[in-house]
Amino acid sequence: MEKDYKKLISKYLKDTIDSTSIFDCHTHLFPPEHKNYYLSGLENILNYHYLIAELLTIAGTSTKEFYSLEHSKRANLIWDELFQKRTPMSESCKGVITTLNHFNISIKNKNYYEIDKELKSKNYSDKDILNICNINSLVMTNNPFDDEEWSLFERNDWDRNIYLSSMRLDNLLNDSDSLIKKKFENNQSIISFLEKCYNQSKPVYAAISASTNEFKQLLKNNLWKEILTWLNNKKLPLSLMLGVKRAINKDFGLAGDGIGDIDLKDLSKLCNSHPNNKFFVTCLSLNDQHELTVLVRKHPNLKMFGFWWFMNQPSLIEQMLKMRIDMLGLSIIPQHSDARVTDQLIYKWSKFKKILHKVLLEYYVDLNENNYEIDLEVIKNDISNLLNNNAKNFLNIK
Ligand code: HDL
Ligand code: ZN
Repeated sequence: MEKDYKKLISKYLKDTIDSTSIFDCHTHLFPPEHKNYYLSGLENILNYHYLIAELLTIAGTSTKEFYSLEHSKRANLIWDELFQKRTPMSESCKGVITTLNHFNISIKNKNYYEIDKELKSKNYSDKDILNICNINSLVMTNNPFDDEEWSLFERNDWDRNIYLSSMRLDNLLNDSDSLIKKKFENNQSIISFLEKCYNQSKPVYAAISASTNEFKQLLKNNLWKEILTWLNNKKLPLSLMLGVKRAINKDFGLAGDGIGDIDLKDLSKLCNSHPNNKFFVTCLSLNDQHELTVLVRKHPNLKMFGFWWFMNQPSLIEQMLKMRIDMLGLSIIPQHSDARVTDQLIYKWSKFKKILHKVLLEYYVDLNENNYEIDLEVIKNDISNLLNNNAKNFLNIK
């Protein structure tokens, strides 16, 4: 009985995961209409800063040499060094192979330019990629202090039901951006600016990424006390991406960020001191995952999401996903893509779905072995909650 049951549940679970519509709650993607910001194709896939970091630390290429190359030559160099001269075994390298495989592109005896041309000939759109991944909508990362990037909200020729917006407020966090603050006479004018941006973009959350000191500053800083009040009035959750240390290698550009520790006692204090604000949190360090999971059990206004950046590795996801289910059941928001290039959605989500299937199957079979009858409809509902409803409900997205 067990073996047949496991086979039945396994197939049904896989089909359900593959057919469930996904809400991707944190990305760096933009609609194709935002021409300077829409990224797709092999040149952009290979210029992903995860791969740049691997090139600069494994292949001995100097940052000066690399960043002096034009974009397509950088892609060619990355292809040569990480995919031709070496076996592409890292998660980011495997992601490229998975993407090319999805489009049935064989890389045998082909150079970067030939593969790039073949992928271009597939001529897929963002909507094709979203359909392949079954993604119904995603949240962009929108910076109100970057005028050119924010100009997206001056136009209406893109799909606001698919590309939802956020308000990224890192510029209001660290002192290094006092230039930004100098543009405003006082805190109230900053709040009025945020109000104006809110009305333009209708964000689903405000967001910051923070290191230890920046987060400690937030807790003491008058401006942030006023922002938290404003967020509460707008019923707008604050996404906190904690434990990043920017530019630990200044020469690496976007590839130079690393892990800074965070004191999650500060997060608990924030949840207690602002019970009417909602906090949508992810931590960068493996060291913080257990404590964050326990905090989610203590604060109704706190939700954790995804496997962020250096946490987004199969070896870590499987173990941490089990821990989160063990402590939080299926109330979790298990993943986001953090994709920067639209094509990356394919590998980031296909990899996660495989792990989700493997982990959940174990839990369903275990329940069944304890005579808890699993109704197949229940599985459908569970997966829809995990991949869509849990995040949308917390963020008040209809
Ligand atoms: O701060 C963030 O939102 C991070 O996700 C960074 O953008 C980081 O560079 C990244 O792309 N991680 O996946
Ligand atoms: Zn991100």
